[in-house]
Amino acid sequence: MGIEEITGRIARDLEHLKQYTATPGNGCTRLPFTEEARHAVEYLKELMVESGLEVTIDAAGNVIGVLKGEDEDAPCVMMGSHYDSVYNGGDYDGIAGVICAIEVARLLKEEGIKPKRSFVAVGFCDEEGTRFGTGYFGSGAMLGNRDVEYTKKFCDKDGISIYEAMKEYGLEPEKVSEAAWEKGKIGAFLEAHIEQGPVLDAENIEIGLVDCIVGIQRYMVTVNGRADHAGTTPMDMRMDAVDAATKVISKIADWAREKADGTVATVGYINTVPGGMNIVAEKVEFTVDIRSRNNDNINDIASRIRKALEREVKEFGGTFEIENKLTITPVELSEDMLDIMEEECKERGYTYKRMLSGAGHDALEIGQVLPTVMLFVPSKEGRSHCPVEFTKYSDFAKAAVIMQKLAKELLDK
Ligand code: HGY
Ligand code: MN
Ligand code: MN
Repeated sequence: MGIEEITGRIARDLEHLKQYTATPGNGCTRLPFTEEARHAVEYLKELMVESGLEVTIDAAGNVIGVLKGEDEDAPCVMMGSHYDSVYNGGDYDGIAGVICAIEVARLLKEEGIKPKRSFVAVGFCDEEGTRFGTGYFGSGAMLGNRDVEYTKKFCDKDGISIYEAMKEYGLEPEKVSEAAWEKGKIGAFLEAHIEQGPVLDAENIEIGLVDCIVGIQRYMVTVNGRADHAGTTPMDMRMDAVDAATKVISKIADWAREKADGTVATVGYINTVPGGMNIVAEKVEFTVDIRSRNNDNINDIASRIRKALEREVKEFGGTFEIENKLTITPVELSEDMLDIMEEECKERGYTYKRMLSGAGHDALEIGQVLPTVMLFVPSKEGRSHCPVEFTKYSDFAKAAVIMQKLAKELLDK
């Protein structure tokens, strides 16, 4: 199968999947346990069946296709990414990696490869954590890191818990632990993904060989003050939650800059309650997302936020809560697998570079415990998590052929 036909197949599939969004005309919004997710899963299932895979939907909502190997008990080679998206995101983040995994399965099948061990293509549910503020739900469940208690702990902005959303979707959250694979059953995990940053595009490089993924900590902070009349309440009698919260928020980005090593910190969501322009805010909620290759930096910024809150909030007699939504440490990826992909890039004459991932991925969760590798393809002008996200379909075809080579080597070991 030539690179043009592979490009055509990938284009067909990703073009088809674009329709499964809750915000047509304004990017991809495909949140977990929604009708958009259901349609996407149905299509992925169809593709997997067409490719000769044995398909299941597991207890967490992951869609899994198996190309059986001679020895079904041998640890499998797994490849995939996530089928969910952020709000008004792009058409390639996650889903393109699922299609690349299915493309590798198609290529293996078409070449009549009889692998010693099984090849498993997977579409993970809720990698982004956009709906519930968490992350890596599907891949975490596959590793046995998600249980029914977890599903009751986190709610979306309408107060619907993961548990309720799963039930409404037709899953049984009581059984989410059944999504866990037995230890030793997964031998390696491969993920193809768009870079979501500017490096490859700016340097005109075709393939990113990811050697490390940053660690991430995510928090929801709530500052509690007191609602008062905005006109009649003297400044020294207020318990203004916005005043205290913004004194902390305004420092967070500088604390990341000071590290001067690529550490980043983002306040992506701020909400005031009750939210009237002539009411002193009773409450402010805001999120914090801190990332670094150096875990000490993440811990340092998290502790500076806590100390600043203690100082500013106690000052006016208010209170605050910090809810930890996600804590995951940086992960170094498999040099052996990177070397195999590097050789194939040389063989095919593709330009490449080793690089860090500033975005988290299912590979970040899985790489904590299993040999894992990622391959990036360029994002136009580095834009992602927005409707203008763009990557050429021929780039995904290059990713598929490089990773097929890696898969074949691993499947034969
Ligand atoms: O947030 C991230 O890094 C990824 O897109 N889930
Ligand atoms: Mn994303
Ligand atoms: Mn992603």
